[in-house]
Amino acid sequence: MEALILVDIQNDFLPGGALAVANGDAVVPVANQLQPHFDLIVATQDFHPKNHLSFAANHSGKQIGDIIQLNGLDQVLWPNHCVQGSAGAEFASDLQMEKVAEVFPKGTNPKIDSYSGFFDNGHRKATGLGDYLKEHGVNRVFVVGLATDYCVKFTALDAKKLGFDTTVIPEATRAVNLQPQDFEKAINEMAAAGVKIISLKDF
Ligand code: VGL
Ligand code: ZN
Repeated sequence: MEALILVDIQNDFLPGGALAVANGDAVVPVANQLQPHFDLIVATQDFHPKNHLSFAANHSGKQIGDIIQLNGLDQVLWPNHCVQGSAGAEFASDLQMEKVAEVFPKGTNPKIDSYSGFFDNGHRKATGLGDYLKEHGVNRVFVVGLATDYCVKFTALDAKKLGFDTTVIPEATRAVNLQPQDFEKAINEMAAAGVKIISLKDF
């Protein structure tokens, strides 16, 4: 049983959004095009309270892009984004949601960030996505969405660690690229961990 995981395809990660990913909107038609090939589709949703400690604005004297220590973990400070109840937290308006069986919110605890759709960054609490996929007999997952170098990467790495045969389609993702090579580095890191990287034309 195969599942498609749509990672954080939300307004704030699209051009014009609070944490805009360059060409992030390009993943929407690709995600829509892939959907008919799957019997199970799930989505993750970055869903922060406004006092979330990944926001630079919640630390006096800190700037967006600074790295701080948060409960023993390195934390990049981001602009306020995907705030619960805001339009930026909503899924891209052109993303087909009719076939999405379940949405898994993450990053809801103000004290810890959650790049992966499966666990917070400290691997302390699960979102329920792993159990949900196993209960539905899923053994193979395809991970697409935003952003390649953060939430797609950590979702794919956790999927692989949990024992799912895991594939990422790079053309169905876009990267934040705080550093220009971050897209390539993320793809290489996933491949080194045993995540299959396949091109859209070979899907
Ligand atoms: C993400 C940074 C902060 C992502 C979420 O979806 O990749 N990146 N929050
Ligand atoms: Zn976030």
